[in-house]
Amino acid sequence: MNSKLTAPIISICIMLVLILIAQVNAVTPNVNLPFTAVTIEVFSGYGSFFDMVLRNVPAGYDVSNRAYRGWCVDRRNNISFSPNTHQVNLYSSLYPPPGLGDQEWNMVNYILNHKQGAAADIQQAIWYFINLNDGYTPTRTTAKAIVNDTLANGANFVPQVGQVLAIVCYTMDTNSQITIIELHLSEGPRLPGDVNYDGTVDIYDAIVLATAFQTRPGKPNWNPDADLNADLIIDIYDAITVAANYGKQA
Ligand SMILES: [Ca+2]
Ligand SMILES: [Ca+2]
Repeated sequence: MNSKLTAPIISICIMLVLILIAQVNAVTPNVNLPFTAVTIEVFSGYGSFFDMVLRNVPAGYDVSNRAYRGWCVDRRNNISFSPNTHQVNLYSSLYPPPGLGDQEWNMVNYILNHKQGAAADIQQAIWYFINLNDGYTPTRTTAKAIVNDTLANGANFVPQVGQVLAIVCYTMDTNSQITIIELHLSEGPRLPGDVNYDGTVDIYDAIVLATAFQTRPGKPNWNPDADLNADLIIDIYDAITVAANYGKQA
């Protein structure tokens, strides 16, 4: 081969490979969400702005009747807490509902996957990017740092398997708040006992579960990831699941 052509051809091949790799990495995760309305019950949160519980979710979807971390994306409205409930339709933030398509969901997904500070910091940063009335300026130092980090790195962020995706809990009631929940994206069914979603059941799962032991939604240290049997309390039954699957890998 003409040596003058070899270098450009190799360069083009490398570029093609890089483009293919970029496309593989940028695959948009598909999530299977119910088409019918579901019920949410909202509790004041500590580790997140809200502790949320989904109910009336039909079987066979990527969400189920269990607890999730939740956040506010609608400062226009309040939302009443448990025992009140609300009817919502669920949308992937990658395919948001009518009227919310021009919001900065990539930024929100970046924030949820690069958490810093306390729940209040994360919530303020989310409000900076999702604003349904007028502009919001964070007041907390760490919230401002999250905003700056997200402005620098978040514009093209799309969550991948192993990360969390914001699911919009959309209400048609203009007097009620639009919220989001965090959904862990996984290739297949969750490995039983894998509290921290890292594909292995080990001491880290036991530690996370122990930290949240004997808690319910709305209580300090509650962690929905540790409620393995989705009965809204973290207790011996969840611990037994970790023990029974200890050492397993996905
Ligand atoms: Ca684990
Ligand atoms: Ca439980």
